[in-house]
Amino acid sequence: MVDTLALSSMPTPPPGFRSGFVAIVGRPNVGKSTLMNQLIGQKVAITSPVAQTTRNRLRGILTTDQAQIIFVDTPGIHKPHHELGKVLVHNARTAIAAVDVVLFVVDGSTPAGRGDLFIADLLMSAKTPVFLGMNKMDLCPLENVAAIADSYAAFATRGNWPLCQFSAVTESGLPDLQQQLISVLEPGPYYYPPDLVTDQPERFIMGELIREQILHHTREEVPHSVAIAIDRVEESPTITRVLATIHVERDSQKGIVIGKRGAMLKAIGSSARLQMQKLITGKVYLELFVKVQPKWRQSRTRLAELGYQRDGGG
Ligand SMILES: Nc1nc2c(ncn2[C@@H]2O[C@H](COP(=O)(O)OP(=O)(O)OP(=O)(O)O)[C@@H](O)[C@H]2O)c(=O)[nH]1
Ligand SMILES: [Mg+2]
Repeated sequence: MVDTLALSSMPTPPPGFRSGFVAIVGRPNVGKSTLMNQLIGQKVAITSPVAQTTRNRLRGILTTDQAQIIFVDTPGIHKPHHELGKVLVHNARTAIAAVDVVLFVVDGSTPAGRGDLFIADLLMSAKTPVFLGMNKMDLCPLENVAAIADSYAAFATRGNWPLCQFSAVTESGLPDLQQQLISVLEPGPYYYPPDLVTDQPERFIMGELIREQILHHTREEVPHSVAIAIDRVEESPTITRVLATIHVERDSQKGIVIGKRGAMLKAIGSSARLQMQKLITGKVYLELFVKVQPKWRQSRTRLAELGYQRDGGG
């Protein structure tokens, strides 16, 4: 599982230390990325009310005195309509096979649906132990909790999966979830240095922060048609200069992203810049370009160029 870091450079864990990899899977928009950010205590994954926000597998690392959990945030699993969707679903399935535990997150404010059942079937056939987590409990009226929990208990019982309830937004139930996950991990080493919170480089997260603002500022087909390339990052002692290109699929989308007299691009840029400043805790100057790249979501070559490769495993 460890791709780049030499284990020998890690500190020796205290006696009884446990560690392992936990994939967070589920339908789009159930709150997987929000949950991961809360569990590790830092924003490394972008989130939005738009389904299919997450596109890349992303690790978030939680290190406590007793344990290190490496969470693997995955794209929401859904029926794919284009090549990008296929790559994302393939990668989520690959992640399931490569971890110690799967945390299957569902929207606990609505009863189980066909999308959840599809994923449940997928997990039944995998060998990895599964936890079923009902998120968004803050949105669930008390009188509905029992009936909704019953709809999920149907497949939790079938798979013998422990079921827990929480809210990633209010954080209620999260300490308990964390303890339960730690209790099923095996004794193990530090896989990452204790102070590291993600396996992704800053550059990647910068691109995601730009994409997050596009998700928040635009609608309909635009959010899904966008990919970000960070062209250059120049660091000086006082400021970090970032040049990035927003790729869209059509001229009309370019028009929307730029907006009237550049107003939209300016709004996207200034919100993203504020987020980036939090990330690097320093001043950022951000310059954005918009480029039309027809049908990039259909082309395997373009997808790879923009950072969406198929992960290993077929
Ligand atoms: N009220 C409430 N909203 C939540 C909770 N968790 C997540 N959300 C909201 O749900 C929306 C989707 O959250 P994400 O974390 O982006 O969901 P995701 O499962 O990662 O979505 P994809 O990456 O598209 O698969 C956002 O608007 C979140 O703020 C929760 O516990 N309660
Ligand atoms: Mg996500």
